[in-house]
Amino acid sequence: MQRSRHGRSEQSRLAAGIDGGGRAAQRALCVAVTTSREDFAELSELLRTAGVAVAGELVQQREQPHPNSYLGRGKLEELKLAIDRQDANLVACDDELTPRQERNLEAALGVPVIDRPAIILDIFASHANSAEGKLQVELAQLEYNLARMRGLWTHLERLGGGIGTRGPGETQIETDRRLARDRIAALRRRLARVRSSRSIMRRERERAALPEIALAGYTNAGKSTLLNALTGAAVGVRDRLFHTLDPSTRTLMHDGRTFLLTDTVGFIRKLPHQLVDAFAATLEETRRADLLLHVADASADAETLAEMLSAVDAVLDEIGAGEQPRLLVLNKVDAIDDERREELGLRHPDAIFVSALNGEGLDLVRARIATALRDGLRSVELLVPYSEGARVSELHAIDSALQRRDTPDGVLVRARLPAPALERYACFLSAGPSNGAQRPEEPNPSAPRSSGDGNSASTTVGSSGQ
Ligand SMILES: Nc1nc2c(ncn2[C@@H]2O[C@H](COP(=O)(O)OP(=O)(O)OP(=O)(O)O)[C@@H](O)[C@H]2O)c(=O)[nH]1
Ligand SMILES: [Mg+2]
Repeated sequence: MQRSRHGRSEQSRLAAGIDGGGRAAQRALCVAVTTSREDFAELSELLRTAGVAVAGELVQQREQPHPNSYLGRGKLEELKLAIDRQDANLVACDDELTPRQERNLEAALGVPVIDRPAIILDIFASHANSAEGKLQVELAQLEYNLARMRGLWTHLERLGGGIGTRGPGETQIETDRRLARDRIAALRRRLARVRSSRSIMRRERERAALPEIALAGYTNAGKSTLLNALTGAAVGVRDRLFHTLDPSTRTLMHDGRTFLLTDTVGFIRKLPHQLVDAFAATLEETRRADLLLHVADASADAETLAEMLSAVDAVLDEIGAGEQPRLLVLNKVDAIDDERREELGLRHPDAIFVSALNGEGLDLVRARIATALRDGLRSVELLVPYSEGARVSELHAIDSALQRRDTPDGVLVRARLPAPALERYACFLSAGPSNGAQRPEEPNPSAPRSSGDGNSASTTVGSSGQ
């Protein structure tokens, strides 16, 4: 990782490549303070994704990390020896470090120290493809840097206020902060411009009023593979963390109905909050969905799976999607044995067992989606004036099984609509009995009352309208 003057990567690339001898140029010693078992598998995976080799591991069992140096004095000595012995040139900490801890660790060890948020930010930076993704990551990195600048300088500020303390150092601090803030403001403006095109796309989708389903889940759970398997899409899939950063939406057909399925960025334990903030627009796709498919990796061991499920719950809560209707999809069941399957079935009786890889359970996912969304459907009768013909096409895209009949006042449509569409087409509600108490104040005498006319022409309307 290249480090800026303030101790943090800018457009850093942890992956400094492999040296001539085939060894990763960066070899990290992983450290953690914990009271329970420490599993370095995930940190190792993060480092591997970032192109860094793992040279060794060191755990300190302790209630709280040391406030000044993260590790206690004895452990610090041990770490120093381990760095020499394992020929490491970097220390990777499985926690967020305070600027003070980081500075003291670096001073004591003589090698760069990076923490978990910095590694995650670095991976995001190298995986971002779209203009929006890149801007969002840069914003998160700057926010992270700014927070650390504040921390780094508090010790200097404490000196302030007396003669001799207003020197170039303080001026530099102010300059750096201002530069960072200016850059953040400029980034936000550019992001707003980039986002306006996304909101046009969203408005178009909303006009279509198709039910929206979002895939959510831990990174590498198989969300993109599932999107591809369900919709025939060819979204990128790789066995690495945070492969997907930009959302992709595809249509999913089932039983004559069309749904929109969106794949977005995956989550992880201790996802840096700067990323959650910066990716707010991307995560909005999840928050606004009618249904979430929480995809989890069933092949993970029981404890890891439980941790991953609760990490996803925590992020969903954080982004305001905690209350969304959702289905739990246990993916990668091709990789577990019958005994584990049984255990999982007992623990998660409502979960859908799936293998996005070999296709097992996909029909069940489609059926459960349809059922979950059907619960929110209402049968309505609409009278659409001929001047609004395009609306009938839109309605047909929402419910291809709708029935229509031409009347002197317009097209009488009987359809089953999800809540968002119901709102949009409320102005066309006729006073038919199937519309319940909706808009009783506006009876439409010209609309036929009967909604059960078996002769109604159930014509296929061109579904080209969005
Ligand atoms: N055995 C098995 N592997 C799977 C299955 N589904 C996905 N995988 C593998 O899991 C890895 C990650 O799959 P992705 O679809 O990229 O996972 P993701 O959740 O989109 O991951 P990110 O975008 O990185 O958050 C790939 O190597 C897939 O081939 C499955 O059902 N069974
Ligand atoms: Mg993906």
